[in-house]
Amino acid sequence: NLQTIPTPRGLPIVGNALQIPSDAPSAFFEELTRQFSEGIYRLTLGNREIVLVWDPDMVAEVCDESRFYKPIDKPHSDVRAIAGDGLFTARGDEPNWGKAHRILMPAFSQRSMKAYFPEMLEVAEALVGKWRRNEGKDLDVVADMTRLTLDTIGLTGFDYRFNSFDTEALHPFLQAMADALMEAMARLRQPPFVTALRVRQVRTFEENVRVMQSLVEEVIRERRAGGGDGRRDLLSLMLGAVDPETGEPLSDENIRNNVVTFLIAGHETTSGLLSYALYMLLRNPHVLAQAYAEVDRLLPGDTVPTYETIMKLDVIPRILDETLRLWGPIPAIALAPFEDTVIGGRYAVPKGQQVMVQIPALHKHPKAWDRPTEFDIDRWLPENISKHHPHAYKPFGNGERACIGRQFALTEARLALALVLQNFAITDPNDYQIKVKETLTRKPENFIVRVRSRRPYE
Ligand code: MNH
Repeated sequence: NLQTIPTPRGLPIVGNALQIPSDAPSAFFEELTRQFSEGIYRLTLGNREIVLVWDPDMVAEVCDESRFYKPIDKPHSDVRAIAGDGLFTARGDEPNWGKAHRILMPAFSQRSMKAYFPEMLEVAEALVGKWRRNEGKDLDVVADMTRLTLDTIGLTGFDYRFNSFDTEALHPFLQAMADALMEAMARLRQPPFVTALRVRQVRTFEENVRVMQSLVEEVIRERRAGGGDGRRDLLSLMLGAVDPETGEPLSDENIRNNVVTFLIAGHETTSGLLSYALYMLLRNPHVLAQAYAEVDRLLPGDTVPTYETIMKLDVIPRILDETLRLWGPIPAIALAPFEDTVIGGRYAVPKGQQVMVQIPALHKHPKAWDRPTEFDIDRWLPENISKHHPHAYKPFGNGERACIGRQFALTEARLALALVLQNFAITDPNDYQIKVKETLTRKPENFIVRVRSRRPYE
């Protein structure tokens, strides 16, 4: 029983469900954190309760993997209708999670990042090419960063070319995915019987899932037909490798679910990170100047970046770290205790109860962060990192269920940002006021920039 945990006043029967805006739940959850100085509250959603925590010491407790695990409740259970038992939506005790995790880990090592680099560079150069052709015109940052990240995971992971920069319209996979994720998010506040009554939305959701799955079937078919030429990418590992522990290969259905998972998880968040990073740079010209100085030192003129140059960057990685603190694309992770427990010395949490870590509030908690809303990349100097609260920064989640693609995302984002800054002076023609769009992840909506080449003599 959760009575010791404070809660805002709700309505009979539905509790707080109808107070949650279906298109912006995380903004609502963050807003409510201001009312509860305890760093914890609970909401009643019909017959279900959720607990939200952002006090760093309580977050440290729920991130203790000997006491808490990642449950597959809403919204993960609704995303599971899209991604099945792929890594992101599999339960930790499902054999397929462990198998895919062990088979795919080597594909995310630093060595693998070096192997992906030429393809990451090819796609980043396509972004620069498009922006060059559109100097002085309005550029939709999120749309182009989404082209970049989708094409990158397609090419590096599956040797599949989306060629997103060749067309005005976004790839049909993206619309289907955005609509399906929105629907999964809207279902957060619905009891299952309400979801089942929304016949039209249920049908549209299923159609969107089918659009994504049929693209994935095409990706797999193409690979099987083409042979893959001895590639060692995500798809070759899934099709060919066996689990070192059980000696078993992945099933066809699990491969499909993991390809869907990687196409979604592998681009949706990194595009948000890159978009927010540009936004933060435009709001913080002194940091932008430091980034230009770094790029001009390591990539003078038209120097083509190598993997080694990207690994030497120092300012740009800290810009990404600080952007992930203030604008991490994923606003919450969920945990649940194996047994009845107490957190914070006084809040009883029953076995299996979902607890959501409210990441935006955690990342600005005054107990852990000085001047919490200030964009200060020097927080990420090595001598300062060692002074951070150990559980106040969770942009990539926690423990063994943390993001497998972290190095991939950071390598791709460092390269893209470096190449953009090497090539362009950037302006914000509309004095952009941030408006966040939520589709389970967060992105800046309608963020437009204009660019001028920094090398007009070409
Ligand atoms: Mn990613 C899990 C954030 C980029 C593939 N990712 C997670 C989780 C967070 C996260 C948070 C944990 C979710 C949870 O607890 O339910 N991921 C990010 C961010 C970026 C990102 C902020 C970019 C920035 N992720 C990527 C990329 C890939 C990827 C790129 C693939 C190439 N992520 C995953 C997968 C999981 C995951 C797969 C699930 C891992 C598991 O549970 O085994």
